[in-house]
Amino acid sequence: MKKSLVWMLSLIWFALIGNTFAAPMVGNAADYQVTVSVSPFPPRIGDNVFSITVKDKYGKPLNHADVKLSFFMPSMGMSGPKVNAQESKGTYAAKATLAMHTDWQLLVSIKPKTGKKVTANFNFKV
Ligand SMILES: [Cu+2]
Repeated sequence: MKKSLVWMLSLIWFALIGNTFAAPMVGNAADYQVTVSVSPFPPRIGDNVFSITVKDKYGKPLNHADVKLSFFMPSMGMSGPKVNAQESKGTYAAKATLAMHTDWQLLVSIKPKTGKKVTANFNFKV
């Protein structure tokens, strides 16, 4: 009983980890390459965790930036959540609550320690 529960939980765990890296969206903000993964994937109504990596034009990860996520529903002319991402081991992550089934636009704004703020634009569906 206990053993099968552990087995089931580890299956769920690996499924979640797998989903974190499924079909990341890749975009650009000025010279930076920005990759966004969503867990769960595909994103759903409710809480979703967005994980973001930023690389400079030499492929070097950008650390210690201020990364903010702003969500919009362009077809409804509505704004969604605005959240600050927390950095951990080179990845910026933020939880966002998406309330509607619609087309979403995500603006990732990146303010490096030095240099000006740049923005990457992504589109996805819930
Ligand atoms: Cu809406």
